[in-house]
Amino acid sequence: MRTRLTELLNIKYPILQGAMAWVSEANLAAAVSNAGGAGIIATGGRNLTWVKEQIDLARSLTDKPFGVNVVLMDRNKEEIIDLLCEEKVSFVTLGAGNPVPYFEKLKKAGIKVIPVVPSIRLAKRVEDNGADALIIEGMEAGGHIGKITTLSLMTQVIPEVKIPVVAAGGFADGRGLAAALVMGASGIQMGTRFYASKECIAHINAKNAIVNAQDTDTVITGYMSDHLIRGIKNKMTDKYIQLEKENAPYEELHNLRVGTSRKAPIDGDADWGLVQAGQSLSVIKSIETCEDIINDIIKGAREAINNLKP
Ligand code: TUI
Repeated sequence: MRTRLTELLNIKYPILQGAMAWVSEANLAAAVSNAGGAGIIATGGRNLTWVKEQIDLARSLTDKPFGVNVVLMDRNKEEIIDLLCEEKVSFVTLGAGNPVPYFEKLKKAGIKVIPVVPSIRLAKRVEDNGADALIIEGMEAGGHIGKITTLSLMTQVIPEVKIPVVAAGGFADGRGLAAALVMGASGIQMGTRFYASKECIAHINAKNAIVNAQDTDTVITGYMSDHLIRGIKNKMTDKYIQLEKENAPYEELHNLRVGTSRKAPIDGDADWGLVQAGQSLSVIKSIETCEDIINDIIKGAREAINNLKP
């Protein structure tokens, strides 16, 4: 399936694997790339040594292109970006902040730059500054989110830019890919469905929380601090939301949330950790290989397009 995204990244299918903190490492990224999509290593919360090891490991597991994501809220973002320039990874996605200051360095190193943008304004700004493509991530996504839905972003951003647009947030099946392509996107980014894959190193308890969850099972925490994070409702989110309603002091909220993005996927505590997941959960029915997931999405997208009955 050829699109402007597959041409840009030299991949077979227009599917990126979302960067998920503590979940998206070399094994997952390589599995997605080997299956014809593009895997992404998530550097959020990680140190330089880990990032270098993961790039080396991914390169030993695949000869296909893969990317690396940088969370612009992280304190060590500058040194990670310098490392990525030395390593000359295929592409870099940048989220959770203003990516423009890092474009020059990355582009000089020959790296394709794909920022995540939450609005038309930032989409135009990254295009004007030389982004190769952009990702619009709607609030259906898991993890740190903006305030606009994927459909509204696709409706409003795609006509305003010329560079390829990747739609993210709420994609979990082939009909979603078809819908994004019909809207004028050049591909999709999908996180949660790959979280529940065989190759993903996350703890089985976190994967099972995804497989067992339904449409209404995620909640957003962080309305008070304006750092919205979506994850699967559990004991921690119940307590957090209760404290938010009671106007609890920042310190108390912070103490409850700190470390939770690791606690679920690494320690396997799906009650008091946070399984950061998007809203399209009911179609994720079992733990499959990345190859089966990608083949299912491509088959489903082709069927959806061929069977259109307007
Ligand atoms: O980055 C994400 N999602 C994430 S990062 C992450 S790691 C983390 N864990 C716990 C707490 C905080 C972070 C978990 N999930 N998605 C990409 C994304 N980027 N979503 C929204 C944005 C965004 C927001 C504002 C991008 C740019 C932006 O620009 C603001 C500006 O400076 O204009």
